[in-house]
Amino acid sequence: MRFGPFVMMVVLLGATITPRTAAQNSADSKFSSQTETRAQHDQRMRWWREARFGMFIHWGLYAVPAGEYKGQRSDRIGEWIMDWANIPRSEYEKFATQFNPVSFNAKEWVRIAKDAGMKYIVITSKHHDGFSMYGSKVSKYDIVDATPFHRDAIKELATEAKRQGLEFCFYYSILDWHYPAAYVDAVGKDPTAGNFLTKMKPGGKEEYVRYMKEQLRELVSSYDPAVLWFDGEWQDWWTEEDGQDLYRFVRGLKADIIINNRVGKGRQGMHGMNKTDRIYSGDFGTPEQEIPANGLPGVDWESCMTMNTTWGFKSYDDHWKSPEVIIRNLIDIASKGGNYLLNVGPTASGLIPSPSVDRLAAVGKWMKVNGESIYGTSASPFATQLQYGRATSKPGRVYLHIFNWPANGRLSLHSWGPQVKRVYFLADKKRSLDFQRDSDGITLQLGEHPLDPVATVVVLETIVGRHSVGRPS
Ligand code: H79
Repeated sequence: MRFGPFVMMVVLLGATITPRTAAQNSADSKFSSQTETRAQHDQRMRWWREARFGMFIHWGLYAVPAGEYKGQRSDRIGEWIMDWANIPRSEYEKFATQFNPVSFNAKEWVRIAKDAGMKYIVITSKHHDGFSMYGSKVSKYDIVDATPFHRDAIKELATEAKRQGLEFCFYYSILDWHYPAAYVDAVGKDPTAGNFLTKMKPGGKEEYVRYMKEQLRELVSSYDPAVLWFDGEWQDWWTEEDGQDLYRFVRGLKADIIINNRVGKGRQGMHGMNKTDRIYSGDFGTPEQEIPANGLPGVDWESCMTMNTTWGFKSYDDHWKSPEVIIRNLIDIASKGGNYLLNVGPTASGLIPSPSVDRLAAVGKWMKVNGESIYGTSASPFATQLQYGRATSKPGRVYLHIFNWPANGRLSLHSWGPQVKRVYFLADKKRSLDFQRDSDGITLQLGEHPLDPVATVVVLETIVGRHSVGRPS
């Protein structure tokens, strides 16, 4: 059943060459994904597919309360405090006067991402709370006008990311708890507080869509983002047609921009891949806090995950994943052909929490040695999941990521013998490892101990052109 959502993505790709009626074409901008050829689509997705690993940054006014309001704490995510603490707009707005991230250092944030081996950064330009973290001309409720900081921190980050060679990208929430036409109609809730669902006053949606488009025009023209990562699309008043219109609008602003599937109504729950009943807008699926059981060739997706249990900073969330879990998640995702968008939630003073920095440094240390087995790779060539770890591939190479070291240091692989030329550890490239061909495959002699207990990478150099799928033991 896990394949269901993936199928739609394949259909979506297939649809890139579906002939369209004249009426459809005149209604569409020429940048609609449905009018793009497969080759054009592949070209547009190229950097993103090679990157494999990015940093998600959830930074906003919610970092001020940091998960606590009038003595009330919650297990829920920090950036949703305006919802779970039932904070009216007029009260929530006051956090802006306390938002003064004097320790913010764009150079340092980008360095942390880059040293972790991340190739792109996706930052919240506006989350559900409706506060613009960039200098917006169409709202006074933004970092430049409403905070004592008065600096466009995101401009600094965009400039620095590009300087250090990372792609710079934006998150943007369609759900907006601050927009005047939006209101909450729920028992026990202030009509101006946050909520899972909002309603729109008559005519409010059209006005809001115009506002969103103004903001998106600002974001694309002033910061030149490589991705627009929408969210909050599950509102009743937002339709797939609205999503397709917004998709075309953003592609019209920048032809080669990449847009996630949350621009429209395609996603099927938290696992983030599309439903199969029709063609939906967006370029990639967005599993949230989970990794799909399997990938599918030709389907683009990105798992976004937190390192503790919140996206926006909470002072008391100490449920950190270990570096081992994070590194193995990265490998697991790459072995299924996906990207890993790993979150940090900086504080209101502008610092990435040190437990996050420490974990990213550990990932970076592993990536420095083993990055070749992640960047630009394709999913595992094996028909079934490996028991001892994961695999990725490139033409002429298979990378085995060994999580569980074989007791005697011997690893048997079925049906690979004829193709393998040479075997070595990625951490020790010059030394060739012994392997024996046997009747149904090969046996690798890896030695007694892993080079890295988190994941030791073994490279199988194969004969290009005869790269057939084998069955692992
Ligand atoms: O920005 C972070 C969170 O604040 C936001 N997305 C990440 C990246 C977010 N996480 N959870 N939620 C928002 C709550 C929404 C959950 C769901 Fe649903 C909306 C569950 C049911 C409706 C997802 C969308 C599953 C079905 C539709």
